[in-house]
Amino acid sequence: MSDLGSDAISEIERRASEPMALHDTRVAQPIELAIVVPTYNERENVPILLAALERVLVETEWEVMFVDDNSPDGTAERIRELAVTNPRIRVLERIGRRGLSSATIEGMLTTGAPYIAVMDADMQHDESVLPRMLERIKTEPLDVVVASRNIAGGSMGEFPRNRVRLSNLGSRISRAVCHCDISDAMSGFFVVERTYFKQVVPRLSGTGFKILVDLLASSTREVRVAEVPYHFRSREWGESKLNVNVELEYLLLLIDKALGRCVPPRFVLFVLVGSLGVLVNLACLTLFFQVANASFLVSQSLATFVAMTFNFVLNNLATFRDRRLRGRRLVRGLFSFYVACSVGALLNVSFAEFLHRASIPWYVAGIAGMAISAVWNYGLNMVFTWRRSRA
Ligand SMILES: Nc1nc2c(ncn2[C@@H]2O[C@H](COP(=O)(O)OP(=O)(O)O)[C@@H](O)[C@H]2O)c(=O)[nH]1
Ligand SMILES: [Mg+2]
Repeated sequence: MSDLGSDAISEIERRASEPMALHDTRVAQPIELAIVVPTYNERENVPILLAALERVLVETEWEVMFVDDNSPDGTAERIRELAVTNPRIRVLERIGRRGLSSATIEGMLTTGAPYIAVMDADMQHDESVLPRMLERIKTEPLDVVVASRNIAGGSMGEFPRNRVRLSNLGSRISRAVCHCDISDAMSGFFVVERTYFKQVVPRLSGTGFKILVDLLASSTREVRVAEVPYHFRSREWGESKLNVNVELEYLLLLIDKALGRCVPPRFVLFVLVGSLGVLVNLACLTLFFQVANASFLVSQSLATFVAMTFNFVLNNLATFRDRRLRGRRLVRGLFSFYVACSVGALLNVSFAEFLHRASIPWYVAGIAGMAISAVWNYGLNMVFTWRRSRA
């Protein structure tokens, strides 16, 4: 943790309860740096971060934009209380939405400052490197300056081993899609020039947690990047929100970047799950028909039923993880999935049969039938089974 005294934090909190001076005689300077901070349950960390920023950014005109996804611990309300008496502070609260990347992008869109920094609220990012990052992006021809843990002078600190390995693997993979050579593409701490951000923003995916990879991979030209080392700190307050979905979200971001946005990554995942379902179907058919000696009709019906249930569970966990069904809605969803997929199967068979009769080769007819039912199943289940909740 930084050497921030508790005095600085209480000063931030004291000012929040005081009325502002009515006649401030200072001439307002244009804001040079905006710091975008995504937050989810970071109530305790907000005043600590603000005090830290005030301490290191004495020579800069700056503002901070928190983007909070309606944290249950009341983070947004806490920020609003502090913002009333401090015009540097703003908060954008999103209701019924989650997502680190999308929160960050929306925060970045709120500012007119020429340089935009992105950092976490949990004090794991060392704010004292901010002035150095700003200096470099201002004085050198650069689009992005990344605070890196993987170059001399930086480190992962006490980050858990498995997360370090994952981060390194992710960085290596990212080189295939990023238009630059960078050692820590998994970093969530960087400064970007607003003109560069504006160029790439229409192509951003906004999927997952790896906003830097998204920003770099969305460029149509080589990105001018520099890295500044820092030591990643441990979290003192609150807990990490990243879970097993990190890998999945990252995979989806890569799919999105690689397929040039022709196909929605969610659909790719749906088809992958469906393909696994075919294997499950075959395995069950073998078991029931060959091993248990049931009739073909019974075996295939049971196998289809198992495969559909398997697909539902996997889609609920992965493909529609952001709309995951639980409790009673899970049961309702399962039935809706059975119905949608049964109609899909009928469509598949009748369309393939129609093509086959029209002298189309059997395998082309078969693939076309499957393609039609995949699109049907995806669309219908998205609208009825995993419909967007209003909450
Ligand atoms: N707005 C928003 N912020 C998030 C979300 N998930 C994480 N964050 C914030 O993003 C930052 C990084 O998250 P963290 O859990 O510390 O990730 P870790 O450091 O990789 O373990 C923190 O400031 C979190 O509060 C989210 O879904 N929405
Ligand atoms: Mg963190």
